[in-house]
Amino acid sequence: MVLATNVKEEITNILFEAEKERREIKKFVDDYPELTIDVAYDIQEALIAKKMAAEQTRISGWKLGLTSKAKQQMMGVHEPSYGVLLENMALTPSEPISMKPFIHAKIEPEIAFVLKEDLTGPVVTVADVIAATDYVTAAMEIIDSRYLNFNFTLPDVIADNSSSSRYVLSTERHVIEEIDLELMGCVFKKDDDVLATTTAASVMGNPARAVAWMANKLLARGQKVQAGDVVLSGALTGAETIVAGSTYSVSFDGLTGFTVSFIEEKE
Ligand code: 0L1
Ligand code: MG
Repeated sequence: MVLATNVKEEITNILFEAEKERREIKKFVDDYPELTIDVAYDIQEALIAKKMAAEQTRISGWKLGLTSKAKQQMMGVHEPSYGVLLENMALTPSEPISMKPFIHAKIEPEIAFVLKEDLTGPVVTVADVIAATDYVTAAMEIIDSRYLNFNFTLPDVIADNSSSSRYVLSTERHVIEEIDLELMGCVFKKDDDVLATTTAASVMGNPARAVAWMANKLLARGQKVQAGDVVLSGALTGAETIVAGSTYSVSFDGLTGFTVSFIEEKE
C-alpha cells in the first residue's frame, strides 16, 4: 500500500510543529507501516522546503547519521541515513549555546568535509570525495530527535531530517591529503572527563566512504552534493545528552579541536 499524499503532508506538518513547539511526538511507523525509506525522504524534502520558507534560510549542506555499526545495532537499523543542513543551524564555537530551542538534545563529534566541486557521479567513489574536498575541519553536531525518548525506526528518523538540529565547525581548515582518514584519533570530553576515544575508521571504515555513500543516494533521488556544501560525515562516538552548564570538547590527530559550552536560558 502507498502512503496517501494527505498523510505525507500531515506527517510533515506534525514534525515541523513539534520542532517549533519543542514537543516530543510518537513515531509514525506503528500507525503507517507503508512509511518506507523512499517515502520518508520525500517527507524530509517537504519538511526542509517548509522550514526554508518559514525561517527564510537556505541549504548549507548535508549530514550523515547512523554511520557506525555500533550505532546501527543500538538503533536497530541496517543502513545510514542522511539529512539536510540549513544555514540557520550553524553555530560558532566562541558563543555559549542556549538550551532554549531544544527538546532533549545530544552532542557528538564529527569530521566535516567542505567541498570545492560538485559530486556528480555517475558513481561517486572515495577518491572522488577526496578530490572534490576543499578542506576538512573538526565539528560537533547537536541532534534533537522530535520523537519521544529518541525512539524511532529508520523511516521515522529519515522523515525527521535525521534528528538534525544545530552544528558547530572549528574555524581551522585542514588539507584532506594530510589527514589519515582511518587512523586519525579522536578524544571527546565533557568538562574534564573523557567520554570516548576512537578513530576516524569508526565511520564506515573511512568518513569519505560515508560521504560517497550519501552522494550516490542523492544522485538516485535527482539531487547532489554541491561545491560549497558542508558535509558532516557521521558521529565518531555515541551521542551524549547535553547538560546545561557543561562544556564539550573534541580533539583529533591532525585537526584543530574546539570546545562548546551550553547555558540554560529562561523563557
Ligand atoms: O547524526 C546522527 O548520527 C544522528 C542520526 C539520527 C539518529 C539519532 O538521532 O540518534
Ligand atoms: Mg551526527
